[in-house]
Amino acid sequence: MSKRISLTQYLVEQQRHQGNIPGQLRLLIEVVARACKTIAISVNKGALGEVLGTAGSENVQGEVQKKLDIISNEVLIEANQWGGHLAAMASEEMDSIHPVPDRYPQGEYLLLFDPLDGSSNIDVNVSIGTIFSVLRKLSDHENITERDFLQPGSRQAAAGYCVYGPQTSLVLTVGNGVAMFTLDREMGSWVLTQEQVQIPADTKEFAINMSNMRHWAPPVKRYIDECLAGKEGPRGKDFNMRWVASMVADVHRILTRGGVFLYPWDKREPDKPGKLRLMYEANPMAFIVEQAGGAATNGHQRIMELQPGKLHERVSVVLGSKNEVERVTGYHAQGHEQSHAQGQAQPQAAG
Ligand code: P6P
Repeated sequence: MSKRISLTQYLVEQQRHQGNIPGQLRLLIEVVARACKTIAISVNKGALGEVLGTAGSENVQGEVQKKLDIISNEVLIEANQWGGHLAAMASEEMDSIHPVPDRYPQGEYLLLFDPLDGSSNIDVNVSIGTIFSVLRKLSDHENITERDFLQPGSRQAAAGYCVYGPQTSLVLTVGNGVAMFTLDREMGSWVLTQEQVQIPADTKEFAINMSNMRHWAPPVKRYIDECLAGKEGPRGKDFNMRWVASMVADVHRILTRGGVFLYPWDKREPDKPGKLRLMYEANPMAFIVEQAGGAATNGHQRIMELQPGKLHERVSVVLGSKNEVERVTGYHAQGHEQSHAQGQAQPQAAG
C-alpha cells in the first residue's frame, strides 16, 4: 500500500512549499475537519442515535430544522470558538453572526458554514454534507459585525465540504488546487486519496430539479431541452440526468466525473435570485469547482465576483464542466440581448 498522507501532513507540506497556510488557517482547517468527524458519527447513528426527525423549530430561512441541523451547528460552534484562530462565525442555522466569546482570544479568520446541507435527505438515508468557507478578517477592530463577512467569494482563504455518504470524504482547497481525503474510520483519521482534482471540460450529465421546468427562464429551458433532445438534437449526443437534492453530493459527483449543476432563478418566487445561499453554499463550491478547472456563474457572471449585500442572500447557481457552464451563461447573454432589443425586463441575476 502506498504511503498514507494525513490531513496534517498535507497542510504542513502545503505551507512548506506554497506558504499559503499560516498557522491559524491550518488550525482552523484541522478543527473543522475534526468537527466533521464528530458530525459523521451522529449522522451514521441514524435511528439508533435519536438524531432523526425535526427539531420543532425553523431557521432564518423559514425552513423546518432537523435535529441533526442543530447538532451539527452546535458541534462546529463548540469546536471553533476556543482556538484563537477565528474572530466570528456565521451559519445557515443562525439569524446573525456568532462572534467568538470574550473569554477566548480573537483570531484572523471568519468561518461560514452550512452545517448540514441536504437535510431533507437525512431521514431517507441519502448522502448529506457540511459546507464551509473561510474569509480573512479585514478590519482590525475587535467588534466584528455582519459587514465584515460581506466579501466576494474571490477573497476566500479556503473552502471545503464533507460528504457523509458510503464513504465520508473531505474536499478542500486553499487556492492551490483541490484535494480529497477519505475518513479511515478504524483509525479515525483523514487520509489523502486524491490531489489536483480536475473536472472534465465537457460532460453528458446534467443535474437540475426537473419538476421546476415550467418555472424556468428561457435560457435554462433552452439548455435543458437541447440536452433532452439528445443525439437527434443540436447537441448531437445523449445526456444523462442526476438530482440528489444534496448540493454536496451533486458537486462531489461532478468533481469526480464531470457534469453541470443548475439551481437557477425561477418564477415561483421571482423576487428571489435562486434557492441556494451565496456566502456558505455557492461561494465555497464555486471556489472548489474553479480550482478544479471548472466554472461557476449565476447565469450571468462569476459567482465569486458577486458583492454580497446580506449574509443570507440567495443566488442562482450554474457550476461544473467549464464548456457546459459557458454554454448556459452564453444562452443567458443572448436572451438578455434579445430581451434588451425587445425592451423586456430580464429575471433578476443576483442580489
Ligand atoms: P430542491 C438542500 O436543501 C439544498 O439546499 C441543496 O443542497 C440542494 O441542491 C437543493 O437544496 C435541493 O433543492 O428544491 O430540489 O429540494
